[in-house]
This record gives sequence, structure tokens and C-alpha cells, in this order.
Amino acid sequence: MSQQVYLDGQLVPAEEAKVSVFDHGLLYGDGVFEGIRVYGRNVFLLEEHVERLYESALAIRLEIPISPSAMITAVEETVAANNIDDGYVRLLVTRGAGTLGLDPRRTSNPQVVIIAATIALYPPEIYEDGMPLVTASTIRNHPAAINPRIKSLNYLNNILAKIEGTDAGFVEALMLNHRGEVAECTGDNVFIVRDRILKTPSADAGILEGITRNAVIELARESGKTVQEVALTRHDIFTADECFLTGTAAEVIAVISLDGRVIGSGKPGPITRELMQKFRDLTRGK
Ligand code: PXG
Repeated sequence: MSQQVYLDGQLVPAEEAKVSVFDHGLLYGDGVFEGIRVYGRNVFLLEEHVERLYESALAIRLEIPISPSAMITAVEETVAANNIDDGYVRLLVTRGAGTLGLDPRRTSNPQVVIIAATIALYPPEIYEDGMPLVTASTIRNHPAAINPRIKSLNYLNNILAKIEGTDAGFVEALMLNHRGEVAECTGDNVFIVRDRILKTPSADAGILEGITRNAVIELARESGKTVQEVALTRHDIFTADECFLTGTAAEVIAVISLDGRVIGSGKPGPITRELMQKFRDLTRGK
């Protein structure tokens, strides 16, 4: 069966799922999106993702033409129509087609697109051995520019940092914020462990407030650990006992070095491994 894409209220064959070249999503990156995992037919934390999508839209004054509950139903129908057991959903809303000018008032018909597909994961060795990281020179957007809390279709800032990382031979890159503090990676949030206390930048550090991040904070607190949302510098990572990333695609993944400097033992640490397992149990329904 061919892939079915949700577009503008209906499921259509992937080849027919097209938006206008005048869409401001294409012309200006003017729109918002979400990436969501499907585990065992269940769309993981769908309500949280839909809530963040509507918050992103509100922040850019984009009115999504359907209600959050209709969006949830549309995602579930798209996943079911494509027979996805374990996979990935890309949900996006564009500003719609308009004139060749910035003015969003000249656009009409915002496009809602839902793509359900399989997902290309990091190789399993990275989960066993951990991941080395490099710091990108491209900083995260200043919160007074495109606030990183908005998951907008304009991801060029992160793409530039990703290019720096891949050019240097790394699969992820660390981004600092406008104050020179640790923000996050190009598609993942960052945690450290120091003296059994977990620390991660707070939402106002200029980060996307990750759904995986929040789920992991909850798992850690449920198992009696202290989690602090505080400003971190690269120094805190260099001197940490453990470091790990969280994200929809990565789940929980250990970081074993930054800019060539070994973190802790240089292997995935015990608290990281415990949280990797707890997250696996949560997503695979144990
Ligand atoms: N920071 C940024 C900048 C992100 O883009 C995260 C953190 C983690 O957030 P979640 O809610 O996923 O825990 C993201 C999410 C991809 C891809 O294809 C990237 C993300 C999500 C889905 C797919 O690389 N980034």
C-alpha cells in the first residue's frame, strides 16, 4: 500500500501531497512543526506535542484551522492508515499561500500536513558506547529573535550548527546561547550529572523545552533524584560525572566527550544508563 499523507483535511497518496510554491512556509520558513514517535502503534505523548504545536503557532500568530482534538484524531488516523507500528510522525502547519511579500495578512489557507513514516535511528553502538560532541560556533537564536521555544519551520540556525558538527565528523553539535551558556544540541536537550544531581538548562536559557526532556525529568524525580534547571557552562560539562542528551529521535543517549575532552569515565554513566532503561520501559509500555 502506498504512503498516505494528511493534507488540508484529507488523506491523499504521498505523490499527490503538494503545497503551493507561494506558501509562506516555503518562501519564509513561516510555520511550525512537531516530530513525534510511534511505539507499538501508540503515538507517544501526542497531547503534549499537539499542545506545544499550538503554543508555537500562537507565538507566531498563526491560527491553526482545526482544533487540537481534531489534530489528535488526524494524527491517529494518519498513523493507522499507514500501518505504522514503530515510527515517526512529522506534523506541520504552514502560513499558507500568499504574495511575494512578508505580510502574513496576505496569506490564506494555512496548510496542515501530517506525514507518518518509519524512522532512521542512530546506530546501536552509539547507545552502547555513548556519543562524542563538539561545540558549534553558531549560537542558538537569541530569545528576542526567533525564540527557541517556538518549534518553527525556520531551522536554519540549527542546520548551520549541524553542518559544523558533521564537517568535524560528529553526529550532533552543542550550541551555546547568547550569554555563552550551554543551550542545547541541534535537535536534542542536554543534561549533566554531578554528585548524583541532574542539571539541565531552564526553558529561559534559549532552548526548545523538549517533551523527552520533560518526561526524563519526571522519571528521574519519580525515582528520587534531584533535578535542577540551572544555567550551565561548558566548564560544567567538562567537569561532570555524566552527560546525556534527550530528544524524540535520540531518546536518551550518553555523551562521553566534548571538544575532545573526556567526560567522567568516558563511558555511559550509571545514572544515564538507568534513565535510558526507564525511558525504554516507558515507551515500550512496561
Ligand atoms: N532541541 C531542539 C532544537 C529540537 O529540535 C529537541 C531539543 C528535543 O525535543 P523533543 O520534544 O523532541 O524531546 C528538539 C527536537 C530530527 C528531529 O529529525 C529533531 C527533533 C525532533 C524530531 C526530529 O532531527 N528535535
